[in-house]
Amino acid sequence: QTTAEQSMAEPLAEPQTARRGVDAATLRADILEKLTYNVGKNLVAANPHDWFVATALAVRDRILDNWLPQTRAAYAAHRKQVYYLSLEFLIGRLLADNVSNLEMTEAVTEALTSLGAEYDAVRGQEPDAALGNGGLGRLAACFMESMATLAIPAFGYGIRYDHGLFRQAIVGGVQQEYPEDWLAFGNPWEFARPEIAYTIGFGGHVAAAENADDLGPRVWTPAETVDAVAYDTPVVGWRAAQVNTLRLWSARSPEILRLESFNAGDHVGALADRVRLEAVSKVLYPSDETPSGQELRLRQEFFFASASLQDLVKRHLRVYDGDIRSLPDRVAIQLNDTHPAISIAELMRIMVDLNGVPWEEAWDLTRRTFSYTNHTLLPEALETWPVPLMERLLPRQMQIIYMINAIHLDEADKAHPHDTRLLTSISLIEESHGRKVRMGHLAVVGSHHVNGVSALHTNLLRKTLFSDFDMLFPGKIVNKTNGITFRRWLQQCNPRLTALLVEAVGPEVLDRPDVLEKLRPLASDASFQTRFMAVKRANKVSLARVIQDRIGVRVDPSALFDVQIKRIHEYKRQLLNVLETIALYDAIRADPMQNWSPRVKIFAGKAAASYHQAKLIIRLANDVAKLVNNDPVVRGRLKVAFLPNYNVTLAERIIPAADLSEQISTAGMEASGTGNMKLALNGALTIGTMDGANVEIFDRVGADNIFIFGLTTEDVAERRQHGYDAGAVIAASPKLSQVLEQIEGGVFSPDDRDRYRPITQAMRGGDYFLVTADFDSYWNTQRQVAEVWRQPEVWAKSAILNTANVGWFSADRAIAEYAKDIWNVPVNR
Ligand code: B1H
Repeated sequence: QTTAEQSMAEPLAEPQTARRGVDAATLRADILEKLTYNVGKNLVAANPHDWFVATALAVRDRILDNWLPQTRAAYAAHRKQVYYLSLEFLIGRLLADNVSNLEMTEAVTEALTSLGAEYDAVRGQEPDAALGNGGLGRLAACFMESMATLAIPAFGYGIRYDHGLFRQAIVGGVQQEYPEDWLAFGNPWEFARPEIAYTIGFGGHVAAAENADDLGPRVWTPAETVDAVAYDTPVVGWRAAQVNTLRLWSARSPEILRLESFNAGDHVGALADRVRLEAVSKVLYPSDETPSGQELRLRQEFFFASASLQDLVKRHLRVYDGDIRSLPDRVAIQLNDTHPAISIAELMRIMVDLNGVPWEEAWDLTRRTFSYTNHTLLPEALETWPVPLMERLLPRQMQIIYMINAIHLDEADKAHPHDTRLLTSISLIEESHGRKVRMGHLAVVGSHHVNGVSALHTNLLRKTLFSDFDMLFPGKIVNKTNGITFRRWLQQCNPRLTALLVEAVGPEVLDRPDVLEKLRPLASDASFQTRFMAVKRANKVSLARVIQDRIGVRVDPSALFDVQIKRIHEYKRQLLNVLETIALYDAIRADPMQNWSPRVKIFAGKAAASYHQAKLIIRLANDVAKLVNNDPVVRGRLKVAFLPNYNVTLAERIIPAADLSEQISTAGMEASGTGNMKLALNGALTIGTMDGANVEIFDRVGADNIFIFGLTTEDVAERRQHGYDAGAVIAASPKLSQVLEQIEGGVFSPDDRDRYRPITQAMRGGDYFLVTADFDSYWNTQRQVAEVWRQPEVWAKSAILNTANVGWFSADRAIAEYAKDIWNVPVNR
């Protein structure tokens, strides 16, 4: 037991009241002290990064004042703990988040100014913590902030990757990946806890005690071990409601080096094992929606699952006098997708093998502790692990999975005799193409609740992917539509709009997003419209500067800013947007004297390094940009800007400046989306399909304030079932035919006509993502967008009504629902 942990467990009376705010003079002195004694610089030598570190450390002290007492108090009061297990936390920068949640923005600004530094410049020094790929990782970060805001005692558990998501550069229109190095200059927010370390085993063999039965304990002797070391980052809630912990694990080899090899003169070889073992926390898998089949990925999953469970069980046993049976009453574990699903087998091992709990009881406790969020239906994203790999790497966990499966299938067979189809469908083992463990099935069977991330996605889960489970366990699958933290995605990223909203509806809006509804009557108020659009305009001027600086493209801030920002994926259909861009280019060239209202098409997003089709779409967007942006006939009325290296910080720049939000996935394929919520909140109108949370945005903003087009989920299923004839659809659309012929004719790749063959072939072939099917509908809807844009009052009214009506998409609402319906923990709101 470590001192740090011990002190946390000590029952302490009351938490000291949250200390927030501080006067600028005190803060100035603190920053100066940090600069001198922690950074080791003086006023003359300090560079902006030094100021960042000094400021972060001064702010951190205030966080600590709350953090340790609150954590202790939660244990002392025996409050139920939530553990959010996620392989991704896409946090971004933390300085402004922490400063603002501590209500210190003015004091920090003033203190830094008095020291000759500038807050914005200092903030700009912080690297993004990019420990995630996209929406799933960002959701985990938003949820951590909301749990602290709602004063739910919670830990996030994940991996402290040395290298986060790759940095994207666009060279000659082509995506290039560079390693990301967020820790190169240290991380002032984290606390290394080298004394909090757990041993994680891999491989080896399993032995049974004499006359042990099938369900009895086993002794696992791993072939090799690596230590998981804790790094803690405090997570500050709004108005310092509570400070929680994000605990990320880093791998450390148990031996410094092989002493025998070293002494035998093999100095390098003595280090080789160490490097191999520590590789487990080196790098984030950049494979959004398509898990890699690599052994290293499975090692990552088990590494962080086992470390987190050992940690939370140890804490539980300490606080509750060794009573493991109270675990489900005191602990809720949320699995963020199946990436941590191996936890279910690992908790069984901890209970049965290490704590002597009988199997049936352990299984009951386990199922009452876990819940699982599903984030996708895409077949290629459903994790399965080859049985031989599992048997080799995690032999005891594989035995446990077999046993869980045997009992699970027995029970189903009893309830539904002679139904082999059912048993094949719900088995944890896929037997068809090489035996594989279905991690989604393990997660469903081992959880008390399974949730989808939008209403539509949840219904599809019930009707398709998990229909047999829905029949077996009615009520287990529930909907928890995603949400976003308004602190980051409104208050921090859009201070101009926040100030206007506070003035218009009162400061309660900062605590209660439903107050945004008071804006509704103002939507038709001419002077409010003017002010709302002036804010948008100012944000667009700022973004125009970013675009000019980063890619040298000059854009007109009075143009319609049409934005598609997200991972590049065929199902998200950036291609549809690019095709429409080409068609618009053709239309302008065909009729250059028409009064075209200027539009800027803004794209940003990364493609997985091995996803060739997605990378080719990036290249096409850039090739189109090159031609369109330099065509004198266009006269700037259409510009295309592909901004490289999309990340949380760039999103914070683009979202406040967007007029139009592109949410155009093939219906049924985007589980929820969260960018759609951020953009609507900041007053962008959505053009989108009836997919994911778009449906719920439609319900709330109303048909007049959103542009819906395209096939529905049912239409898509129908087309796919009855064989979709892309050729006929293309032939029937002169615009689409022309666009495809131009791409094929090398208009955008004169040096290499065949460059886009894989793209045009995919469309002329099966067109699985139904780009061609939705093209005309999308084109026509974009013309309606242009029509509304020509009527500034109509547009402004809709923009305001978007902001007014999306308060429900707050992560606080989402977390309050999880707390009530899944975790059974009280919420302080
Ligand atoms: C989402 C993923 C995902 N769904 C596998 N699934 C990954 C799957 O590295 N992997 O192996 C990584 C990520 N990500 C997204 O989750 C959905 O596509 C969005 O629609 C949703 O809004 C988001 C949060 O729920």
